[in-house]
Amino acid sequence: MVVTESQDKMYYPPDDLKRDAHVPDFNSYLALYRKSLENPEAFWKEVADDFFWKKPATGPMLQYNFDVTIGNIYVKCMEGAKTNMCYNVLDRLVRERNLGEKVAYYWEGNSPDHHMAITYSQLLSQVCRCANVLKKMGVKKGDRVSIYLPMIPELVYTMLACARIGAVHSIVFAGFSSESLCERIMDAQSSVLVTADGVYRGEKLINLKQIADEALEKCREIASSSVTKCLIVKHHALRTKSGAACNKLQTPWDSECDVWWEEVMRDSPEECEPEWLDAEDPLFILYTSGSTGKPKGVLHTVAGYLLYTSLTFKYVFDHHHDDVYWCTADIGWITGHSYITYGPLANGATSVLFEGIPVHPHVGRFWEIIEKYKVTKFYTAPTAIRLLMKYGREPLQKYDLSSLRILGTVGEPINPEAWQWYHEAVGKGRCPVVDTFWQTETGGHVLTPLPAATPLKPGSAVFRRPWPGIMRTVYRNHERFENSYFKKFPGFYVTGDGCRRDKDGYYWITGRTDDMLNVSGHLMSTAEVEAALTEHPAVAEAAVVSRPHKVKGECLYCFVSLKDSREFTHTLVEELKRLVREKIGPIATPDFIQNAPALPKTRSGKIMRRILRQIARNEKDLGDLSTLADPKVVEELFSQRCEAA
Ligand code: 6R9
Repeated sequence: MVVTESQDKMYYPPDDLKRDAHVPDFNSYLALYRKSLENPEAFWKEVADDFFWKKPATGPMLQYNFDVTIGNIYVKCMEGAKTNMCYNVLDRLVRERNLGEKVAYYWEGNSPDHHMAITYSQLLSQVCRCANVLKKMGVKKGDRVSIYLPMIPELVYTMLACARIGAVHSIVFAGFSSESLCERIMDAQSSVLVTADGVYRGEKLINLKQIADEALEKCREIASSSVTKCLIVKHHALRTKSGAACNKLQTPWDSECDVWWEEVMRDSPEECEPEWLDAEDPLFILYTSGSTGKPKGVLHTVAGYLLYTSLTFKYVFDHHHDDVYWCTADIGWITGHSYITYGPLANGATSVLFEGIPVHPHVGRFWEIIEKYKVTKFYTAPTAIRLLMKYGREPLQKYDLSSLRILGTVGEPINPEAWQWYHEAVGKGRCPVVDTFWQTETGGHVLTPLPAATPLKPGSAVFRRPWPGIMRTVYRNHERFENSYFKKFPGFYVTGDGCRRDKDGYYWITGRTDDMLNVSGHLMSTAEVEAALTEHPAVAEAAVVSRPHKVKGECLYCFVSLKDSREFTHTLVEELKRLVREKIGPIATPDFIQNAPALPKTRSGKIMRRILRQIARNEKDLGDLSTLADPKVVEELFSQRCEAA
């Protein structure tokens, strides 16, 4: 990131926020930080004391080895303890804290006409009923359940039901293709798939059940499918208004395997004894892109993840009982797991659960929702901020945003211009912006300011470092876990991101240092997209790089070399875009596809991505080209580069 003067301007926490903050100033933060380093045992024990343990720990709060030269990498938290995540985030609050009547979620549908409030006791009874349904389907402790649902209450019910019975949920973002879903079901070897008939995303109707069926069909083609039952929520048919404007969906049905959610939930009992799990039993798997192209099943475990998400939620958003918190992420990503479901519920928070998109039915939807629920803490992604910035301040002026107290961002570096707009136009200069850096692997925030304690610089994040919430392994591939994160610098966990430390000790994330791309806050690997492109019969070779994009942060710029006698046409470009969409999902759709009669390679045959990146960005000063096998290639690529999408 280029340092500009504005980045050195400091923004100080407002006094009214400091008054009742959990961490009211920088010295209190330092004291906490030191305690977490000098006496992690006492620090984490205090956090654990808030929760329910069926059996206390026999081992220390944290045990680990981060050094591959010494032995296997492992992390263990509270060995010997027995607990249950679902009990801690629901029963404990309803029974011990008397929060049964408190709203856990305000669900807001894609259309503003669809909404409902769900209290903690209602949530508990739905979760128990779902847990009993899963049990009846044969799901047992340790079994995997794949969940392919939009942002509807049933998504939360299902994940917590899994947590209650000790099943391991594997949520697949409902924008992923059937191919991606199949790959994740196969890797997790799930026995049940939970999905919905269909969903509107903005104006677009998506037939989820059909995609789910295609995925299961693909699984069966490759091997015998592990999935024996598919549970389907009637969402589109029940919660979307019928009428001329609303399309009817054909829901394919396999009576051997398919079960309607509504039918089995109706008679399912509301009592379900939680399964008491070991602290280190798995809680969930969530797939994230790996630089080799095959997604990694990041595994998180019960106790450490509970402690870490609850603590970071409380401090980073300075949570108070009367807050209304809204994180706009999808639960299909880690941000939703940690900061829509587990972290907020562990704190007894009231959250907004939003199904829709920022620009439907109008570009002021986010601001309308903030006004409607009097949202106090708002957490979104730089890509959404940049998108909404395009419409200026006018849509904001129609709504009362005075309830807001803290703003947060996550997913990618935020450019100072977007940071300032967020701070001024949305927060009216009154709300600190917490820029939270973290990853699927870290489970929760690892580098972030605290809203009342840290003077802010737009675009950076401040370092904190405790950590029971780190991933434990790559599911069924511990070696890949060790190689990906611990090989490069023995003794350290490596995130894969570059970072610069300034004279005041602020850390500036500069983006990925590996072959990963960040499009609208979604991480993907170049290898994954290249593999999709080369499946086309006309393509001999493909190389994908990133190019800066005003809204998405980065977008995909693809170079394709065609097989002899194949012609580069507009139709081919469209076919290739469609192919990537089908293989991975719409988020991976390339913005640019350029014909590359040849690719710049080193003498040893390695594609020089640095040069391709510079061509994509029209940077003429290419530096040292001495390792290039054939320098003429570069000129030719420059002459054919795509200016506009
Ligand atoms: C939570 C999440 C992780 C990657 C990470 C980094 C990028 C996330 C960021 C950020 C700069 C921030 N990233 N937050 N970069 N500033 N505040 O996004 O997890 O999907 O696993 O992505 O996202 O590159 O390594 P995940």
